Amino acid sequence: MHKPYLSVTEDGPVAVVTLSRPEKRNAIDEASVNEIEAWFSKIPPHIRVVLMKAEGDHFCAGLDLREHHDKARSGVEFMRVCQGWHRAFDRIQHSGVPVVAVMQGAVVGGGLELASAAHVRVADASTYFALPEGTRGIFTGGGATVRTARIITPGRMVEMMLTGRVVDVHEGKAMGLCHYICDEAKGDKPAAELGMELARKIAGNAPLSNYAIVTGIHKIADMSATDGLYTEGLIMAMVQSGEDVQARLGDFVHKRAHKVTLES
Ligand code: 1HE
Repeated sequence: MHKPYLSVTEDGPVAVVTLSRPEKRNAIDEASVNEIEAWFSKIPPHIRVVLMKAEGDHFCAGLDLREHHDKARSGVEFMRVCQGWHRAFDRIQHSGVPVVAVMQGAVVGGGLELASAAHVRVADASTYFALPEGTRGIFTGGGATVRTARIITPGRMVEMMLTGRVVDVHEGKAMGLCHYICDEAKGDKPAAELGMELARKIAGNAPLSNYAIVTGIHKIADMSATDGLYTEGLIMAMVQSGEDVQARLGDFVHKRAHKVTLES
């Protein structure tokens, strides 16, 4: 029997999804990717945000290289495996539920592809990023050419893949691979704590706004400017029909809402 790859708990509206294969540095085999696809395809309706984290010292070491080696897959077999990764990570990115990733240690290869599908990425000081596929004789197959390249630019991805070099957390943040760094040695709160704080904050947004943010922006990036602007207008019309919109606007009008300041 395959030990479950994901362990899931709930904290109010936040589902905490933990990669639970630390003995293999959370490497992803076929069963794991199927589990990811299945869970993110059926997020319970009361869940407003997912916090994705990982057990052990490393977020995710990517493709299970042992399984790949032992199965000696043909090109077509590996293409099918990659299509499974694409389906699974598409569910993460496009399910309509915001996903906050909390990372530590290695976020490499398919691990970086997994993190790239999340919407908000929090890293601790030990986090590092790499795309070592070139050094392993393979290529990316979990969506990096689309998602990671968009985050860091295609040119930077080419360089990272050609050299296989390790990008530390500070360079990674400058590239957009993480949005926050929690350095506990410098007095920052633990990354998991900040991740949960952000998840709860996001859960407090209007649900339709969150849905539009995580589904609309990336889709519009695939469109022409004309189509994108038209779609933006339609999304705005749909979102502003949400039931709590008037109440939220009223809170501002009646000076009950927070102001947007550097301190807020
Ligand atoms: C693994 C994997 C894995 C660890 N597949 N088993 N990814 C990589 O090229 C990264 C490969 N892994 C590493 O470089 C290192 O394992 C780490 C830096 C992440 C961690 O090092 P360390 O010293 O903490 O652990 P370790 O001793 O290397 O590994 C512990 C165990 O995890 C060991 O198994 P054991 O049975 O000997 O105990 C490792 O074999 C196992 N392990 N990483 C399988 N990746 C859709 S295409 C995506 C393409 C890619 O992702 S390519 C990038 C692959």
